[in-house]
Amino acid sequence: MNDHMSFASSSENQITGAIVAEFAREFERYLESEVIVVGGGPSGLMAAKELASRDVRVLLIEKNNYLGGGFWLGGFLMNKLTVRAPAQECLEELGVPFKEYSSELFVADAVHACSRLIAATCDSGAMILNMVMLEDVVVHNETVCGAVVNWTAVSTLPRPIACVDPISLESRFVIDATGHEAVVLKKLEARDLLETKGEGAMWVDKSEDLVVMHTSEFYPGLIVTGMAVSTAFGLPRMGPSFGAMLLSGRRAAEIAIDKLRR
Ligand code: 48F
Repeated sequence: MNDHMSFASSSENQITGAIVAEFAREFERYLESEVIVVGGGPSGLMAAKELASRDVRVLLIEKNNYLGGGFWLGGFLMNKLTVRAPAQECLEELGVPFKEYSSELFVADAVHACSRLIAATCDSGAMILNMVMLEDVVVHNETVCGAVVNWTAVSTLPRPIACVDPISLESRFVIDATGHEAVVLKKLEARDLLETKGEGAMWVDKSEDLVVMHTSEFYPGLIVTGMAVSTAFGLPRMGPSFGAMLLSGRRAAEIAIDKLRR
């Protein structure tokens, strides 16, 4: 016998059982969350991390199998990202190495930054469902109070092939962190319940302050963060400068916590 260690013995159904039982046990706790974050880009991850680390029951849903959205790359497929002061504090907190490229403009490795943010969100205790898409919102008495979701694999199939009803998940607040598309807001806009202005042209020096400043409850029960804020309010876009995404995510979490405590 050679001296390599052998794996513990297991049947196939024990492995399947471990997956099914653990998923169901955890998922059941999140049929009703305090906050549902839609979108796992930098703003959504930051919001979920901040909420969960302050003991808020938060569920993050992401339509892709990978989290991170546009945070894996800087611009133009080059994986260096920039943040401007004071957002380097977020990189410090996450343990992301960075350097000062010019006065108060910082550059970091995007893969490293994104991995750290994802890990910090997992460590915070947020429940994450990937490959799950927001299809619609639950609205009671003119207040958003949940998300209607389906597996991405089902949602993206043509109707004649997969006519599968979605399920609803309840929450006190929903955060739209779906980026430029502002998917959650658009569901309400399609019903004439609100109006988005559409994103403005590039103006990096103005845009980041404005995005953080306008992060808010845009419709009762619905908080908007990240680039969805630009789409909502018609603010200028900013390209591969990510500080506002991180600080807007944090601001969205603060708004939710403040309202949950009231
Ligand atoms: O696009 P994204 O990274 O949004 P963000 O957090 O950050 C924007 C920056 O990446 C960058 C920028 C500023 O520097 O201009 O673009 O505002 O992440 C949005 C996430 O939402 C997911 C999508 O896959 C991505 O990971 N998403 C979009 N639609 C849905 C969704 C949906 N219907 N259901 C679930 N997730």
